Amino acid sequence: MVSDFRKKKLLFLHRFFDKDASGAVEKQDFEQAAENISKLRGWKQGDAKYKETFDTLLKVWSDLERVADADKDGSVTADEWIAMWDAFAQNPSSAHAWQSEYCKFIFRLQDATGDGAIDNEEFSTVCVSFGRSKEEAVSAFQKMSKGKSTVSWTEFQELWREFFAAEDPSAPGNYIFGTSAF
Ligand SMILES: [Ca+2]
Ligand SMILES: [Ca+2]
Repeated sequence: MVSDFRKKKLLFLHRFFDKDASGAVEKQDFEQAAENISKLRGWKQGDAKYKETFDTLLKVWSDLERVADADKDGSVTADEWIAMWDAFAQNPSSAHAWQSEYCKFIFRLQDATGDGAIDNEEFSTVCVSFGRSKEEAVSAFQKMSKGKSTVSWTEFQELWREFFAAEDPSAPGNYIFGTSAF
């Protein structure tokens, strides 16, 4: 079973994905996210980056749908989402492709300068575009970076794993989505 603390984090992430606040995660949420990201970065329809962003997010959605949408109705409810993570907790070696795809995507999105590390400015810009407050994001970055000015790709992958696994409310990985509101 997923503990109450981890369930809170997972439900936060479910709401984070549910861009249109319909109560479930669907394909249109990923399209909306791709649209928001393109707007943030100034990519227009026809740009290579615009297409890459849509392609990547729709790939993440189709992998997620395959493993989480138990009743195959095209939407991943909070119950289906938690059930997927329950199964994952029982067999952690079964990490799904969408998780590593999405981890890589989020890191590359935040790493605006492409130097293989993210700083507080890059991190909080993306968090704000996803609806977090700037202040909250800046403080979240300080906690996840343990006071350092940047987070490398290797460190980010470890923080990512920690978000899903940690039972400790003060674990740095809890902050990677720009909040500590669990
Ligand atoms: Ca939705
Ligand atoms: Ca469903």
